[in-house]
Amino acid sequence: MPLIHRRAALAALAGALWLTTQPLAAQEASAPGIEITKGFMRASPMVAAAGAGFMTIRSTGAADRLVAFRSPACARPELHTHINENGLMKMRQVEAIEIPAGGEAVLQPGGLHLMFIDLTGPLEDGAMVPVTLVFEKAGEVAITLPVHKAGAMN
Ligand SMILES: [Cu+2]
Repeated sequence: MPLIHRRAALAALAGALWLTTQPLAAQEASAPGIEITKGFMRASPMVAAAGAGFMTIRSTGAADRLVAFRSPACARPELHTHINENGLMKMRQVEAIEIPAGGEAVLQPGGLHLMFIDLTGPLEDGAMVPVTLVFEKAGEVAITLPVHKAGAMN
């Protein structure tokens, strides 16, 4: 195939890939077997040194596990849940967040969440934070989480 035709074919392929990834809103993402919706973070001042991220993760197929995440917004990302210890709500690190086959894991205030420890800057209302989620089966899934007001529930 002449070079010029190969370039045109590659451009058409790149265009098709771009189109299939564009319709998603910023707080949504998908990968084979995984759909993520309702992603957001809460505004947090730099002095707090930590922030939290929330979302609904649905498996459209087999069970999967969220095992880690990365973000330029923090130096130490951890997966957390809340536990009630003698009437006090405490955060506890978890090894993974299970997504049941055909079901969903809901990360929400007071429950499971992404914990951004050692923030690299303040999380301001209206900011957009890039996050890479790491799943055991689906692999890495990129999402952008919009920052909502401090104390926001969605
Ligand atoms: Cu936490």
